[in-house]
Amino acid sequence: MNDTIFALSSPAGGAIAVIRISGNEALETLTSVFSGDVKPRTVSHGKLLDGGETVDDIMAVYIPSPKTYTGEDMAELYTHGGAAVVSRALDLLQSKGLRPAEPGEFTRRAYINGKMDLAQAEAVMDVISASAERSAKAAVMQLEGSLSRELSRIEDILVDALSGIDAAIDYPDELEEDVFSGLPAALNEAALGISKLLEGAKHAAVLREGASIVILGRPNTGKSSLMNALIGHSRAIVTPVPGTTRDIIEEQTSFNGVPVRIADTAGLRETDDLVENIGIQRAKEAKENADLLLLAFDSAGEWSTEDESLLNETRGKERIAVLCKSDLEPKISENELRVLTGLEVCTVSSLTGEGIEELKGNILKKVAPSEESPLVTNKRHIALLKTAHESLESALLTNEPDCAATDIKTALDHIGQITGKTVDEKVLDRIFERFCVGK
Ligand SMILES: Nc1nc2c(ncn2[C@@H]2O[C@H](COP(=O)(O)OP(=O)(O)OP(=O)(O)O)[C@@H](O)[C@H]2O)c(=O)[nH]1
Ligand SMILES: [Mg+2]
Repeated sequence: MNDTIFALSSPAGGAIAVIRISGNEALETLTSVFSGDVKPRTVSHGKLLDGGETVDDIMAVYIPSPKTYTGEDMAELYTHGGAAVVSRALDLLQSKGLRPAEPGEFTRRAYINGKMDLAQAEAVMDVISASAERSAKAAVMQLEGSLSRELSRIEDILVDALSGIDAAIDYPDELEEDVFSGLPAALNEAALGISKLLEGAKHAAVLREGASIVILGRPNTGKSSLMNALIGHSRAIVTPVPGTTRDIIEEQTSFNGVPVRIADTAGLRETDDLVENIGIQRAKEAKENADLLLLAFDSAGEWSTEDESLLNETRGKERIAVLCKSDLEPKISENELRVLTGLEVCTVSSLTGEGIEELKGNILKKVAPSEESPLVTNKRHIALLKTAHESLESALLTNEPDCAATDIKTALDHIGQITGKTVDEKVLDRIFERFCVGK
């Protein structure tokens, strides 16, 4: 791990390329290829030299350890971005005996040198790949250590509990207090902390993948118009003919920085039309994986048995009833629909835009996480937290101190695999493989 590594850290094709170097040889290498002044933490201008030949006119900086990203000596070169120049600069560094970095190797060194824990290191990757604003915010919170802090609070509770049990087992006669009486409260507190993180994880998946929202309803209720109004442009075909939409039409957008995927579907009805029937079948399948269903009802139409069966078939799913076409003379009021469906009702007109912003707000309340709590966005973390939670539940059920201690140790071990305290090399390899080279 002590060799000095280098990589192109900026994406290809920019005006300026950033080449990073990390390791003991950083200073020596920089002075051997750069004609400018090399003062710690000072960017200076000079030539990139290959023997006597100028490769490029560049800026460069040397940053001594330990206050660097990796915790090692680092240098950065800012060359022009052309592919030929960058490739010569990289060849030059390799010819000086440096090694091209593996994906994520800079961050791995940061982790190994104690600059960040594993949860933070993994957040670096999520910050790089986050597409929507809220997803980036969640990853930055994790990078700043909000998840690590909550986990270390839970670890403290468990370590205390465990040491109490161990003492009681080893020296049963010497303890004055009864360590077991406080145990359920401590375990419950830790389990609650974990279940809150898991609850947030459900929402966090939305930030990573986008909330999946499916619009369902009878033909002609205004589903395609609603989709177009929500995404802000005319994506789905709208006509007065019932049965216009025959396939699923999906579009990505974001509401207030939260990524969402909205699907418009074929109107649900009995029909002999082969194509339409396939569309209706697809609509029914789409609802199974949705985070939220928008049930579209036509305010200018009568309540029907099809509406009734739509309600029955979507029972148990997260739903909002949308009363469409509010600009027309209503045959059914918002209140009546609320009573008929037992759901929260939003009244909208896709034609005038009335109620659309309110509907977006209500959608977000259902699918988006709150801003404050740390968010677990990573699937590996979620799986580990689930196992930790199960172990604590099992510890709460047992009357045997030995069994409780084993369960608590299992929980601690799994939490430690998130913060990196108990993680093994193979897992580390897998985590850092996901990174891009240069980070
Ligand atoms: N006045 C008014 N008309 C609307 C509104 N929304 C939809 N319509 C009309 O209602 C008809 C059906 O609209 P669509 O959006 O195609 O309805 P749909 O539910 O997608 O219909 P299918 O694809 O056939 O299931 C069209 O003539 C629209 O112009 C609205 O808010 N106000
Ligand atoms: Mg349609």
